[in-house]
Amino acid sequence: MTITLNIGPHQFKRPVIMGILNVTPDSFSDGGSYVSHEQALARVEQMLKEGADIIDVGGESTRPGAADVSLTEELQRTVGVIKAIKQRFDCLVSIDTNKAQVMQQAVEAGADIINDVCALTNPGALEVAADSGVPVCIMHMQGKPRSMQANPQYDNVVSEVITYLKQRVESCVAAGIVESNIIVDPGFGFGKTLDHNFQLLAQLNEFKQLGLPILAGVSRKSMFGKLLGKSPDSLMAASVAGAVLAAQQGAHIFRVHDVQETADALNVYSKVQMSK
Ligand code: 9MG
Repeated sequence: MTITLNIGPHQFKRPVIMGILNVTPDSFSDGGSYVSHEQALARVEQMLKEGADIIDVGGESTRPGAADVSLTEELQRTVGVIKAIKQRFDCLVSIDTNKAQVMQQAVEAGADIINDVCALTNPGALEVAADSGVPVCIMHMQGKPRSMQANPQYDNVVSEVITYLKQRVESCVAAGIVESNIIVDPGFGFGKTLDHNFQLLAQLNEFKQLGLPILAGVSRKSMFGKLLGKSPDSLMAASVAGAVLAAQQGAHIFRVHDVQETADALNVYSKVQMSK
């Protein structure tokens, strides 16, 4: 089944690249170096030139053990940056947050998509997302970011994650979110061991049964770091390989740090698919 991804007036029939813009001082991937607006805008410009379709703005790190960020701090980090991006560039922006108030103010500032690693389970999130009318990405996580890697357990990680996402889709629809505005995400690295993550990647095609666009976020994840014994900033090749494998398994959106390299690889992948 081919899925066309609709985001506002934009229609995508090819792999969609979501470039990561962390505006956090504790981000593991960029050391928080994009906190000033000018630096953030320069990074956005570069990612757009390299082939990003969406810029994912996040003000709270979701890496295991990361400290919580207050609402005020998260709003300060994200809302102004989103306004500045939307003023300067004609591009899609997603807000990476699990707080209802951040979702609301980010959408008011121009964000086109809500990306919630907590799948809209926090107070008010479902209602704000439904009222906003923008597409939402709902992700599976076992536990909470601070403790999720302590001892994740599943009988069957693939079927349990699919069941969870089905239930969250039902809750979203019951709250008034139209199904065509829902993107699903297995949540690589969120409450999963190395084996769980690789089982999910190997069987990502099972998620097609949900009938919704699939987002894969494998970029610089510890599943590759642990496998290869490398630090996050040495995982570009592994991450690109992961993106291509996810594309082969039916993923539509790729949340990545290395935009140019992923775009090149996915362009090769698409050409091969079209040549069949
Ligand atoms: C914010 N964030 C970090 N990792 C992510 C992933 O794998 N998926 C989504 N949707 N968001 C993520």
